[in-house]
Amino acid sequence: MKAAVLYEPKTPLRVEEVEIDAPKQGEVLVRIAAAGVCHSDYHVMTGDLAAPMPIILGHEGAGVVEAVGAGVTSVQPGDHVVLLFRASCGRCEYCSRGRPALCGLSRPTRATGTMLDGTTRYRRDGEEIKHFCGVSCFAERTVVMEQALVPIRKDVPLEIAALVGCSVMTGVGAVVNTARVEPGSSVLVIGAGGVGLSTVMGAQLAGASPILVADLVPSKLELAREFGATHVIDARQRDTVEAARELTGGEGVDYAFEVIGLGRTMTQAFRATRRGGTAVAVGVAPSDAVVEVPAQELVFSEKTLKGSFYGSTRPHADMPRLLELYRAGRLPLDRLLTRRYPLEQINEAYQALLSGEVARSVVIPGGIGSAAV
Ligand code: COD
Ligand code: ZN
Ligand code: ZN
Repeated sequence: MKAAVLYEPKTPLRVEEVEIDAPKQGEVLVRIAAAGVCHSDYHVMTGDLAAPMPIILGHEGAGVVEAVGAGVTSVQPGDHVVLLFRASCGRCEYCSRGRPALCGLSRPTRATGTMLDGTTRYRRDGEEIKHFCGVSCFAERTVVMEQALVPIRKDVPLEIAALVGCSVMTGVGAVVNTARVEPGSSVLVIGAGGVGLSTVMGAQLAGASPILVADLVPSKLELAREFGATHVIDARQRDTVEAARELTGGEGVDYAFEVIGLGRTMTQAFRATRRGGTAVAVGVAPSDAVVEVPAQELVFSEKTLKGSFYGSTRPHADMPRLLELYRAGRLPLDRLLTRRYPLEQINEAYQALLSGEVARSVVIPGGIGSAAV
């Protein structure tokens, strides 16, 4: 099968033929219909996020089950599925408490880039190729553990379902699951990439008003308006915190979301909240980064700073619901999906992400048009 392989940081992805094994016990072979171009994979390409190599990246995807290994009971060939980059066991303390995004099931495999048995299912010329987040969807096919799949209805385009696997779940979930924003709350979103725009959509869905959005790129701010931003802040021209205070009568916002992954902008999110407000960090900062918050303000203003990973998702409940909201016209995911690329043009897709040209793009390994139905 064809796959995009990263051999070393700071080199382009190489789209080439890779051998893929049949699924083993508890595993599933999925044909990838669409894979989202997310910034997190780019962190691996630049070397900012460590990963074993060579590796097949991609962690936002959807597809169709082609074959199941022994013992698999939750899906069958022909099922449409969203892939999860954080599989959960359903039984541990975290899962039992409704926090499967914190489950440790896939922990042993993250650093090794293997399946749970310590081996990989991809090879080229006898060399092992590693798995990324247990998903590796920049390929025509993948093998994942059964727990990394959420079956979905078949009448939703798979290219839309793919976005739910990361950006939409992460952004909307940060608002509705992690922060539980109430209608009428004021919200600030710092960073209007694919995940930030999904956060804006979540704020709109939750009935927040006003919704302020800060970014450095004017085209991203324009997009943010389309997704529900009532005010935009050009962070090249203005201090985000000052502007957010000014736009809320000097008070600051009830909820501020940082969707970039920088300690500096997390501090801004905290400082932009009003008394009793909550700052939510969604972006993952470099491993040595530290967030500084004014210690007095934390106490006197009873502020909260919290992290949100994968939108605090309970995927089997949340993802079908997000797709229902899309079908009902309440989540404009068609507008988020601005461009489609064949797998061969994946490096160009990343260049477009960096230049700020697109809201969200996907690669379609089976050829453009094949994931629209
Ligand atoms: N002020 C305002 N905006 C800024 C600033 C700044 N100082 N710096 C950058 N920005 C803007 C950029 O112009 C851009 O529009 C946006 O921030 C970032 O968007 P993208 O499209 O490059 O990135 P996304 O939306 O694809 O990804 C953002 C994440 C925060 C998800 C990602 O980078 C990250 O932190 N990933 C790790 C976290 C994670 O959960 N990973 C697992 C799956 S994503
Ligand atoms: Zn992602
Ligand atoms: Zn668990």
